[in-house]
Amino acid sequence: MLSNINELKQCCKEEWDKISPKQYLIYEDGICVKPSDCPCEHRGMLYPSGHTIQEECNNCTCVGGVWNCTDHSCPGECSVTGNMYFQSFDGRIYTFPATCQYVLAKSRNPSGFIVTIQNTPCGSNLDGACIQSVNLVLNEDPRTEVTISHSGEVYMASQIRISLPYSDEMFQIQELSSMFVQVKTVQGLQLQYNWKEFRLYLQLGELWRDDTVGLCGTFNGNIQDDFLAPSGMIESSPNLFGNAWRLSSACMPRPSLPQLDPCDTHQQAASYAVEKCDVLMQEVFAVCHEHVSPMAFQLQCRADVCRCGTSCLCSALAHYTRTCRKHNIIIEFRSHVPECAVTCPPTMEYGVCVSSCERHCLSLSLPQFCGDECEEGCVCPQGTYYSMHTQTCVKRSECPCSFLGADYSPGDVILTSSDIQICQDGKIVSQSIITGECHYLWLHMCLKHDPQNSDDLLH
Ligand SMILES: [Ca+2]
Repeated sequence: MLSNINELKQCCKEEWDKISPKQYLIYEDGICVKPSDCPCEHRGMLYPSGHTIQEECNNCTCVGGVWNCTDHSCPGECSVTGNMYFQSFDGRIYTFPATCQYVLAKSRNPSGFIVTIQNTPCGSNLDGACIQSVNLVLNEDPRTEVTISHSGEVYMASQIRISLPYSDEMFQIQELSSMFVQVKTVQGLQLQYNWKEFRLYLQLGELWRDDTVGLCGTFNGNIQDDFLAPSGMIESSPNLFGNAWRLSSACMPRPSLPQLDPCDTHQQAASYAVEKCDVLMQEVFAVCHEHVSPMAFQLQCRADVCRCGTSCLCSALAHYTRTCRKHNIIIEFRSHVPECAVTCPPTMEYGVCVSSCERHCLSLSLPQFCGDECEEGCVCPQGTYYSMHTQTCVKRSECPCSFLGADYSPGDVILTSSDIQICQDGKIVSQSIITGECHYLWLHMCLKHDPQNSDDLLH
């Protein structure tokens, strides 16, 4: 990064009268450069020609003073955080803390998808709203219904609880970290839900552009039409808009009352909230300020902390941190804010951008397809796998196996009428694959003679 743009302009101006020919007049760090080598400005900073920055999903390269950007259409992201702060796909921010079931987003085409949220009263005075469960249905088919509960449990179809990671021809579902459950569909829909901190992120691929309605708004690049109601009207207030997407007639519409500042109704918490949320303006977050203004996040943080204290503080700070990460700014705030420190389960480790993909013993027998997504939280260290048996991270060779609905310990031998199988490295491996043609009477000898296997396969 170069000097401040105003300094540069001033330098150029001063040099203008002195130097000839005129096309060599751009002044940079004491050196005159050709126009083709001019730096580019981005958010008040200057970057040299040839420098590349990332803007959402596009790369921009500085070419002669002008940013030359790739033209990819970026996926949209909608979020619901804290006491029901929504940010639509197109960036509209509003709050609608109501307790009922609502359409978060659905495709205009009924054969696409629908995501709904069920909210429940929460907070110390039960005057806030929290997500109770998130529900996703594809193709209007009840067999493709996925529900994530407020405790992070995942249910499919007729409320059958599934163990994670899970994948079939429609879904890939996993605990991305100790904090996040992730659901991905083949059609480019991605849900990340932090049930501990009430944060929900819904991403949609380009396929769904111009094809969504609901509380996440119309994903079309136009922020003005986001309050589209099912009737086709564009509503004027979050309350009218939110109530219009209420699913169940069993609960009442949220009354249109003037919004009270939670820091007025919870005055004892107000000074605590101001003090704690000010950390967003301090050094630990400063590196992100030029990319994401912390002002709106600070206001949201104060209101939420007045309502529900420390847990809302950590949620608000984590939400800002995640927004910064989308600009490639990585902040580890939890070590600076003791209230928000994370204690990982034994053998796991914390990271700000981690994925548990392919770090589960089950993934050794059921291949996972890992994207580049990451979230903060605790995962097994690289090279280890989560074992459901010990509920810790173990070496590959210590992974149990799952076979026809039964669990086997590493080294267990399964005799079938036609084959001998062994639980090895989390997989059930046919004995004939290990050592070629072997009769089971020769099992011991076969294994002893197989250079790929050691004696510890047999107990
Ligand atoms: Ca829109």
